[in-house]
Amino acid sequence: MGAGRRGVDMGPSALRLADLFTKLAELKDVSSVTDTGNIHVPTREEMADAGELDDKVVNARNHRPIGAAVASLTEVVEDIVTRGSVPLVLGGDHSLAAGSMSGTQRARVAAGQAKAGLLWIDAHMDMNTPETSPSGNLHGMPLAALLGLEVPGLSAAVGGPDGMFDPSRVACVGIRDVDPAERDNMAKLGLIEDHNVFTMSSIDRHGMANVMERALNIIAPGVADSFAVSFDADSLDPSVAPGVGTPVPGGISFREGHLIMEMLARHGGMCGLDVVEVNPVLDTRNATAKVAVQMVLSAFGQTTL
Ligand code: Z70
Ligand code: MN
Ligand code: MN
Repeated sequence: MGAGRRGVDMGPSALRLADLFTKLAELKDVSSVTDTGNIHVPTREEMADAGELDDKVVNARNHRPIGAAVASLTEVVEDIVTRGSVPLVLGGDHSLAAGSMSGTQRARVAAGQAKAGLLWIDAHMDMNTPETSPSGNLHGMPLAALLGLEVPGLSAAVGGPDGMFDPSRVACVGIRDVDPAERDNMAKLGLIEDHNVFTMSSIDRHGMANVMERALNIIAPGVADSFAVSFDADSLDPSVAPGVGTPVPGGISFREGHLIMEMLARHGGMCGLDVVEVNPVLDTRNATAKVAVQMVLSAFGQTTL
């Protein structure tokens, strides 16, 4: 309901069908894996029947049903992190990151741990607010909410400062589609191109290894620091990942994607991971889910030798 096109609700099924959980369980670096099942998200039809659709109220389509689903995700993730596990959250559209990332952060704060940094891997910045959004789609707004800008539905799920991230500990990688007014939000929050916002142009000029070294220094400046990762499948080039709602040419290659994940695994500080925007309706032979599974395995430590 946060995206412009339907089908990402089937993303988790596509990832399960691509053997995500059995392959993760086989990985030597992962001791135990539990699929805790789906979070209930009401369908548009159910919400319409209940009179809960609110499209025309503000420029934030479906913010009431999304807000309910994202708030329950925050609770589930907070519980998982509190129990000492690493949450792997499968989407679904990217609005869910307001819940997954804030749940991880809130659990850390409640346990007296240092706040986590955040790596946003995406073609988009997802830093719109209803005031700046050209679409009204909430999947273009979760990072704004996580950094403290007001977004209907999402800000309530983030739930105040304990669920938020410090902009100085956020890095974005793969960026190539930012809306004009979205740049104002980015500037307002103090995010800077080539410092913590790495566009495809940055990656072309400096190479992915250099960009990721710099990104890791932002999200985890201290040796013991942790970071959460929100991976939007549309960060990858459409030739690699065609099954996404908004394919943008000129994206991250198969090898660059693996390098990102391998560098994250080698660092060792990852405390949460989202995989979002996989849309099997638009895919070819589940290719996007399969490549996403390979990315997840690399992030959890799979190597060639
Ligand atoms: C645009 C908007 C977006 C994902 C598209 C697009 C946002 N900036 N995010 N696909 N994952 O409508 O806000
Ligand atoms: Mn996104
Ligand atoms: Mn995106």
